[in-house]
Amino acid sequence: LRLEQRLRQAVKERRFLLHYQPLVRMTDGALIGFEALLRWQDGDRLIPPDTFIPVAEECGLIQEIGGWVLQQACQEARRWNVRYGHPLKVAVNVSVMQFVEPDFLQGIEDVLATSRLAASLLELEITESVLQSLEDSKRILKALKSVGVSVAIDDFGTGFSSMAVLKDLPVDRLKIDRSFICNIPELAQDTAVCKAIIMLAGSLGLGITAEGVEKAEQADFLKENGCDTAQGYLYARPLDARALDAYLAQYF
Ligand code: G
Ligand code: G
Ligand code: MN
Ligand code: NA
Repeated sequence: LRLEQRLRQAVKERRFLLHYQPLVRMTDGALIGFEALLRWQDGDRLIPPDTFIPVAEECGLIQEIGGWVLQQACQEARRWNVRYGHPLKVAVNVSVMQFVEPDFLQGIEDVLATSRLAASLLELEITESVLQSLEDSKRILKALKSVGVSVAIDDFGTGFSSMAVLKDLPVDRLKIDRSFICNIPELAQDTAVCKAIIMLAGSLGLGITAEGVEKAEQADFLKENGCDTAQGYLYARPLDARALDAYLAQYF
């Protein structure tokens, strides 16, 4: 069967699940929340999002899948927060095609209402590509801010957002793409790029998350240079439901 047909069937049968990767505060190593990462459960295989998100976007399935992800992630986050009595945020990836849908905002408000998750604990991750329809994006970002949801620019540095655009956008955080992290501190160019992004975020008053941190030397470098949050195999892999419960139980 073609990927598209199989994906349609999967949407009908809700054959998806989320893994959660810990987000860690660099100053003291505290757990501050999780990024939700989508997987497609296809028989006994777990298909990663890179393989099917582009297809979902092309064939109009991304809204339904994205809506499920948001609902599921907020519900889960609410469950951790009630259970452990500690404010843990959840970061959810949102595709551009979801973001510019006319009812996107209403969908966010509905999900917050039904899950009863505090808006301040939801962070949406969008890519630089949303900045192409700049006027729409600005309006949506302002509305999200008024709802109290925060927004991070994911994979930062790989797209082409200009400084001029960035300075006017009501976003809260930049996430440095993994490709810039993996060769620091050995590779001088990547080290320079990471420093520059951290400085940029700092001077614009934005938070900064490093993704794909695998080695202690990377963490040390990032921390020394003022990066506030990290995520990567050094701390934990994305966790399935069972591993997540074990992780939380052990952490608290
Ligand atoms: O978990 P993994 O490393 O395989 O994720 C690969 C990419 O897929 C990441 O860039 C991530 O941003 C994206 N991704 C993960 N989950 C979702 C999701 O729920 N929605 C969208 N649109 N992208 C996702
Ligand atoms: O949203 P984004 O595209 O950035 O998704 C993060 C992706 O990076 C996820 O697919 C996750 O599985 C992956 N990832 C998370 N931490 C690490 C890491 O330390 N090393 C590598 N190679 N991949 C990671
Ligand atoms: Mn992400
Ligand atoms: Na990323």
